[in-house]
Amino acid sequence: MNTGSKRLIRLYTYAMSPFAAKVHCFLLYKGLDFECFYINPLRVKQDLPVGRQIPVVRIGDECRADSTPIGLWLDERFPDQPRLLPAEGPERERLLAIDTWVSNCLIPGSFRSYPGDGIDHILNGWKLSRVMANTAQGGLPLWLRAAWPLLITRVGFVRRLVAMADDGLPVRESKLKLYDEFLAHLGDGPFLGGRDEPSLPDLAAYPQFALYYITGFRGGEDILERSALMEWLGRMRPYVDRNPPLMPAAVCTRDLP
Ligand SMILES: N[C@@H](CCC(=O)N[C@@H](CS)C(=O)NCC(=O)O)C(=O)O
Repeated sequence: MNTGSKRLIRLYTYAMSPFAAKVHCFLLYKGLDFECFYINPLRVKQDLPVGRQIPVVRIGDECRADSTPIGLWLDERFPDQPRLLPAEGPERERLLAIDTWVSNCLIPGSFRSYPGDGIDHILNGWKLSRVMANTAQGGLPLWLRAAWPLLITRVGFVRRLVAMADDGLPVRESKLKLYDEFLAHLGDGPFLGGRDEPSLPDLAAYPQFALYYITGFRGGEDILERSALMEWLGRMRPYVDRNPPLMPAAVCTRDLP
């Protein structure tokens, strides 16, 4: 087994990126030594080794972008560490289909819910800027932090994701509907696909519920209304409460119960 030195694997991330958080959980679950490089959104071109999107993983001299392909690559590169997916067969396809639901439904829904509407939009927008300013290399200028709630929904990829999420329901109702869809995928569990251990879609979904709660977002506590969801989050924690933490302690305002 070669998990490499602390320096060998690097995750290029934004602390609140739901796609980067997926990959962060993959790396934690596989028990790999890695470090996080928190990209400054003003320096993407200079600091990101490939492309223009977060996440990117560098292993030695090789880089990969795109969260799910990165997960498949990690299984290829580190087959002796806990696998994210079975190597082949119908179960692998079923688990990948749930991951597609996470990327195409759950994550777009989170982009709509946070910041949210009305006063939530402003306050959650400032929370987003606070997390970014406190984690990104070099921080953010004050004017940009202040303008973040206004700017965030004008960014191209955020607009595209929010458009994917829009199902006509008010923000809170559509979020609770997504929680129920998740629980339908979970079925009798204990993990997605009826498995005894987490797999790629569990690790993809976990941060979409946990991140907004631990960073104190308004509305993040809605997860408490679904006890089966909270129980699953509790079952996931031993696999992801590892280092480096999903969210630096300095920007966490509450622990999951
Ligand atoms: N399909 C990609 C989506 C990644 C993505 O949308 N990343 C966002 C941050 S959450 C980003 O870097 N957007 C900047 C842009 O698209 O210009 C994945 O699964 O990793």
